[in-house]
Amino acid sequence: MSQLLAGRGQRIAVAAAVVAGVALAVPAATAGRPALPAVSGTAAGQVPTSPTAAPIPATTSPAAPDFVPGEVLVGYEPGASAAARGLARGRVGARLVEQVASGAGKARQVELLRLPEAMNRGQAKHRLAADPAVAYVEPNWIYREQATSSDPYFTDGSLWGMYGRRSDPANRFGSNAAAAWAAGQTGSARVYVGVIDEGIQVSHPDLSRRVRNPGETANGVDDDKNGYVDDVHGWDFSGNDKKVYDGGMLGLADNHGTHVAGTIGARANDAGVVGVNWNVRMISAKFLTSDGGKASDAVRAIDYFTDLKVNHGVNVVATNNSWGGGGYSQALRDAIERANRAGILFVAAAGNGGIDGIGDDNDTTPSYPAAYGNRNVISVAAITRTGALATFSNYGLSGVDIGAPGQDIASTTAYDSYSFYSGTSMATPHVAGAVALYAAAHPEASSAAIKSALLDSAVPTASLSGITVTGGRLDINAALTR
Ligand SMILES: [Ca+2]
Ligand SMILES: [Ca+2]
Ligand SMILES: [Ca+2]
Ligand SMILES: [Ca+2]
Repeated sequence: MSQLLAGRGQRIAVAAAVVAGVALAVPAATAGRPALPAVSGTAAGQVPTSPTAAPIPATTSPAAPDFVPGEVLVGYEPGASAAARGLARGRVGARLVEQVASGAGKARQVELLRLPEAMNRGQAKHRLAADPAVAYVEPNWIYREQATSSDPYFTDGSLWGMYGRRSDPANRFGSNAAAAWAAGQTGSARVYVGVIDEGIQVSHPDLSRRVRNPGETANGVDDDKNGYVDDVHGWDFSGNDKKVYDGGMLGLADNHGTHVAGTIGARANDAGVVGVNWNVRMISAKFLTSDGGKASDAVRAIDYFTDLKVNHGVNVVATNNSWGGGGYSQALRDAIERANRAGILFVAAAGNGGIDGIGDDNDTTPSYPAAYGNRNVISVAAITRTGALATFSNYGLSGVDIGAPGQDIASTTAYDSYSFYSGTSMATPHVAGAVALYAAAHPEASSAAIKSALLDSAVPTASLSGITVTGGRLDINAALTR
């Protein structure tokens, strides 16, 4: 996102495994990432999803690894006692870093462990997995944002992703949100979307009062008793603090999350951009940093929203997940399933794959979390303003559900700015926004009904035919009138 200031016109399709910090550090004209090292420790035949990026100049720094070295996520058998878990850790001298999932009821307890430096880590994993109390051991994968940045300008009338065939301005390949607005559907403050991403500039003029946990006030007390003190705007799971907006140099810490939020719900205030929802509430669960985001933090972020909905009465209808990469994680899949049972849709970027910047088939080269089969997952490909599949966008006849605008998308970025980004990251919040708009219009609709309405109303689109589940693109107005 240094391209923000570089002022170059080049747009780069970013691979799923982009190291944000690297991408941000190079000028637009030379942006790219080194190939990631192969993922070790995966079972034979398992495809590590470590898509790589375009050739890069020698000036870039090395890519971060695909997983956190020396850390493993351990899922225990349901009911495994504290003593049994301690025994398992003790067998390999592993240290408990944090409890990732609580294992309430019949669920599995999940722990993040650090393996001892001295030990052969492959052996340690093997021994852990052999423990009768242990259900699985997996790497603590690192996931990446799915966007690219391009030019730092904002131009009036460029929000093609919101247009429809008959809107003014018109673009039939837009999401047709404009027609829904014209019909009086502009969203509701009673509908919440969880943004699992970087943080959000909650004070951005186009986002002010849009990001809010309703049960919390800034008073040093955990008012809603969810275990997080003063999570007024959400929680920073990467920094373990209440401050979801850190900004950083050039906004690099939170541009991507702020961009996603603007597409879901930037204000209709005659300034800047406008989101799919003129009115909506968002809550930020920050877990992506310039080094990517860890699976362990992603699990906690997902469970944060599930808990807010189940135990604290917050009407979370969806989470937006514009990130991916890493590999298959049982812990992550189980967290998504807990969200599913809570009626929270999990809208996920199909991923920007390809060593040459060209999208991959998720059915053969899965990009997670989009590729999980949970019923609440909606996997989103990116299309261009002329209806083509964006060159960087992944696809998949069984694994990618629908296309949405994802190239040259204007939205909010840090420090009160606006930027055009491209990526399946940008397509995803059009769909998450559509979920919220639908939920505002149909407050009683189940998550399954919302998903069906969005997918069943997809407009047949040549570029998506035969390579996505619906073969079509998002039409928000069509969905809302179903
Ligand atoms: Ca709280
Ligand atoms: Ca408080
Ligand atoms: Ca923070
Ligand atoms: Ca606005």
